[in-house]
Amino acid sequence: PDKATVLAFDLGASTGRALIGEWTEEGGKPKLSVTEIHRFPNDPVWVGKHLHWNILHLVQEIKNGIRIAFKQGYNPETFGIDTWGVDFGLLDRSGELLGNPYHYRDPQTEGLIEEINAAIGQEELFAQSGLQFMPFNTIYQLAAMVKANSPKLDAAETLLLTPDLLVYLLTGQRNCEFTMATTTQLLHPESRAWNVELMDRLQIPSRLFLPVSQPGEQIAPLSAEVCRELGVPPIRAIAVATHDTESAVVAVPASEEPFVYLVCGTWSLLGTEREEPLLTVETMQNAFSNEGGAGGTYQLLKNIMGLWILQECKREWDAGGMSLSYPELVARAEEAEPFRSLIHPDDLRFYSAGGMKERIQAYCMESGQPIPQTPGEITRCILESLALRYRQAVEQLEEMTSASFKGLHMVGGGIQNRLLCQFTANALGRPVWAGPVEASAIGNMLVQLISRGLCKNLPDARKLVADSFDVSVFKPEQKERWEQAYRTYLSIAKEA
Ligand code: ADP
Ligand code: LRH
Repeated sequence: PDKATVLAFDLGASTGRALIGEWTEEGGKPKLSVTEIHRFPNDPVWVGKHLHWNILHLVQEIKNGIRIAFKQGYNPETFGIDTWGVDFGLLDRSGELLGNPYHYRDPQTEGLIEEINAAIGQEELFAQSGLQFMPFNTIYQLAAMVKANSPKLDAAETLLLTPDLLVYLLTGQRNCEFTMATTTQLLHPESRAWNVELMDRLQIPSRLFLPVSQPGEQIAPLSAEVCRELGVPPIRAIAVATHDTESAVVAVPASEEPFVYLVCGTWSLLGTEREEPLLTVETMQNAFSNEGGAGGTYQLLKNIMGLWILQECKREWDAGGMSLSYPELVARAEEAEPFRSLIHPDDLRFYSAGGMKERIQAYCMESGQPIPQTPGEITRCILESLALRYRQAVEQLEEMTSASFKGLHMVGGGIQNRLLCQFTANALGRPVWAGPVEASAIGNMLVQLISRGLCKNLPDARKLVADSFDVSVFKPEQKERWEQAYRTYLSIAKEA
């Protein structure tokens, strides 16, 4: 065929969206054009002591997205869902969802990194998982449930990671997709198979885990009930690179090798693509992860706290009646005094929700810096600190892989913050190539196209992105000032 239509659902920790992709081939030249058709908030819900995802709201919004696609006259033949990492739902033996999935920022995992490191050994666990020790990793969530003697674990038959769960709720078919599976810390990076021995040692029931499939697996069509409810044909689900980060990496329009990218959204994921994981002690000490990617790759990346810090400040300013849009915050930051105060974004105090402005202020006070007060000062502090953190991560990657990168590819919603892109170029002293914004949704579409035989492989997919979407170039400025700021940053930000 010379035309195809795909539907992508990309669910981030702040919003979910549905996009239509129209692929055409004219005179041997393929093109992809993308239209956003639906966007919805993804707000978690506190119930008692626990923070949950509103999973049925998400199912409903995905159904709305499918309905809207057909109502607007599109005829997608396939759809794919990608989401944030690590979270999951449990099914009972009749196939029903047991309770509401926990949000990865639920406090139940507090203290478990230390406990499990003591039981297994930090180096041993790293060698067996290749992952940065993040409090939200699935392993800690399950260990928390084991510790709490959760009746849900006893009743559970199958664990489905969020995107697999959503596809199951729409099609009835269970699947376990590789890129999400690698965010659990329970998949062995060398054998690329479930680490049953580790599960046994932690009393995590291994019966819950399905065999792992590679991105691109064709799943069932929408169930008859869903088709009837929505009045749509039975379009087929494809298990794409279901982890949003990995979908975004597919859509990085890089042609050079190796390249370094930054997926910039709620989190900042900065990394480089490899064929195999890098399981050295240095990787562990520098707090980098090896996460499974599309096309059999492993992504060596650092999970940086990201724009979450600004998102939280904005949420509290909004709640306090000082409604400031992101463009307004960026404009105020631009006017604020440069390099007045810096934070180490990955200090764990910035991880949980609430009181973010005060935490930033406390950090600045403890490190003997002026205390930022206004939204402009606080936003500037966050953006400069993130840019400097990105430089540190790029330099660590270069050391670890003996690579040398000419510039940084930035994708994701955060690149709408042009000040952050410029700061990043300045901090690096190298160009930043920014685009596309909707990388996760586009990567989701690309894996559907690969699965349908319309696109060959990753290099082909990335060429399609480069040919179809604009990229903005940010050239480094003020080298000396940023060099000096970097030295200040390093002295303040001791590795957390
Ligand atoms: P996620 O997929 O994790 O939900 P996104 O990739 O959508 O996140 O990125 C969300 C972030 O992008 C927000 O936290 C915000 O900082 C930034 N952002 C979104 N829109 C704008 C804008 N118009 N100007 C500047 N920054 C923006
Ligand atoms: C980004 C992301 C990231 C982490 C976090 C939980 O949306 O997927 O890679 O895994 O969410």
